[in-house]
Amino acid sequence: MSTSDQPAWPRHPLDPLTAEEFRQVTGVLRRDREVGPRWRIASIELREPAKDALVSGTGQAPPREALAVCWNRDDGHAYRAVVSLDSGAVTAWEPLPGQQPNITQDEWHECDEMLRGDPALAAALARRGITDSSRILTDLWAFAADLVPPRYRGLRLGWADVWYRGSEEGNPYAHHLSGLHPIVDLNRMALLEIDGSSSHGDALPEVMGEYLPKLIPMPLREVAPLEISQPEGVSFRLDGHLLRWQNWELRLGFNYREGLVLHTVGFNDAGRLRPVAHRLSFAEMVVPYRDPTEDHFRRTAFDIGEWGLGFMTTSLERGCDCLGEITYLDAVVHDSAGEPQLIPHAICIHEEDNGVLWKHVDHEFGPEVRRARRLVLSFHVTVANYEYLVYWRFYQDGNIECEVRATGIMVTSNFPPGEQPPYGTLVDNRTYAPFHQHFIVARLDLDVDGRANTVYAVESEPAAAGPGDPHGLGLRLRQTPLRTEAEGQQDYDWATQRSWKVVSTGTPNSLGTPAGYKLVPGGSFPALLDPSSAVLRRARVIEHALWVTPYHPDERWPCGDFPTQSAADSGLPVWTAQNRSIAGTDVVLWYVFGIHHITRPEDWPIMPVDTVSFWLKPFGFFDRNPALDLPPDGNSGCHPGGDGAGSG
Ligand SMILES: [Cu+2]
Repeated sequence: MSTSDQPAWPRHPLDPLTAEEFRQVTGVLRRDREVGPRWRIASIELREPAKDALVSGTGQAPPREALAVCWNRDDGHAYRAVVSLDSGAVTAWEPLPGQQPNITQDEWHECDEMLRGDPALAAALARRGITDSSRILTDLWAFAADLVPPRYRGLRLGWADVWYRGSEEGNPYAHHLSGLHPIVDLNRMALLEIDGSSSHGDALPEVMGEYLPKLIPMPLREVAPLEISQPEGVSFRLDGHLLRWQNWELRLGFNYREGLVLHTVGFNDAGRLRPVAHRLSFAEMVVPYRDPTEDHFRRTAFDIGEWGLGFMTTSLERGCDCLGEITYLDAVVHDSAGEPQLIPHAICIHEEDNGVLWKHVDHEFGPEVRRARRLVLSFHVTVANYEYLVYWRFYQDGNIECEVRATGIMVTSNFPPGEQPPYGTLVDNRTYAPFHQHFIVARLDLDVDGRANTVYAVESEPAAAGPGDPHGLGLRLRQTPLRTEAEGQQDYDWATQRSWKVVSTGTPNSLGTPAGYKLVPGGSFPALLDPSSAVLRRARVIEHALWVTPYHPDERWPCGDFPTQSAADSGLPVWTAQNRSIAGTDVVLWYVFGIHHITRPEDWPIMPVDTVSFWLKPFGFFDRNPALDLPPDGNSGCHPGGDGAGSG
């Protein structure tokens, strides 16, 4: 996968679809499949070429194709199409009986507009003393199949919260109108009923739910300016979607569902570009609220499968979201009419100083220090009240860190005077934030030094005291190869410090040990759900921290292609029931991590970031510390060889 060997295609086959290509797909569907104004286009994305087609020996570009999912609102029938962008034709048209495609942003906005103009909701609000509909925000959620009332079976159904803004510019999510949930037929975009009418017999509680400087009841503190300057520019290079930095080389992709995708990640090791990963992305995010009361029992979000991280990606701003010398990439998604929509500055690329990378103070000659620098690729997603900030960080010593920060505004609701909430934390007057969990499934298609890889569970165990170890000090590693998909279902184990090592079955390193990368788990927590739970049936993936499957191009979505209104998980549990071999083959790791959000008063009214991460660390991939060749920093006294011993 050396870049010099890449055929000189005008566009790389992994480059995301352009605005023009979105228009072409929509035009072809309208012309050839009579996709008319009553249809919605749920998704259009690049149909990525098969792995083999990317390593083209002929210089021939693989076919350029798009995948589209659309449905007819009149009969509810959905279809999946393959559209050839080379020939401008629909080459496959697959009916999807009984499936609900992802909810579109257009439905969210149209539903809010419809509800705010609906007389039945206006009457319900008036009974609570609210007459100004401009202060109202409704927030649409998708259903689980099992929670759809029998009288509405077969409909594309949504339910909504109703929120009240305390002042014109006040926090829209500060005042929950608890016990008030419109149920909506999304295809007719009509209010079916309003569920629950209890307003706890009392006015909205007085709360301080604001975060704008002009609305908070305290003066702003003083902070001195902090500026980052790189007078000679950055040390990365971006050509189209190809990014090179400090021996790393990768391609950036983007789609409606995963948002940022990292393709063909490799490390240039003394002139040899060695593959590490074929593709890295987030494939699902499951957020169950763990509160069975009437306001929250339906509240489970599949933020990737139901809504799409790409659709919800927001533009980034210099000096606020990213500091320093920034390069931005725009992204293009589309609306439900199939028209392209530009997200300017969707992805931020920049370098950060990260403290010390390595150091030793020689007692005679003084210190030798190298500073660490990292390349950060980030994008931010706003999911109604919540934000997810995603950071992929590449380090000079071969490490890759994946960090997620959750911020924004928690879902809260109020409760009757004299009670206490059993399933959440009190955060303000008669106001609580329900406990919930954010399970993120990272899809890690690793190709460590090639495709033939084996995953090992690596555990530490104390050696039993014996003749060779009379002091009972020995610590041994137990390395267990995972040979089948059943063995690939792994849980986190604090007692053995379990981690997972992905090793190449090819050429070992110069020490004679296998070249590998280790998945260092972080942010792992158990589902803590009853086996009968509908959430578990729809998202079996959260039962384990890790799943390993043999690569299959169609296996992309761990909770199924269409989790919207799903009854059962048709992804990982179905594929892995085949119990295929995962030894010495092209493996995909599905790592489940996230935030077990036991809500705090400090998370209100806006939440300081909650941060979780996991790492991919080279383990025997290199023969020694791969960052020995870093130069000392400028004119500091941190290396005696240059500036004389022991200064500073
Ligand atoms: Cu949370």
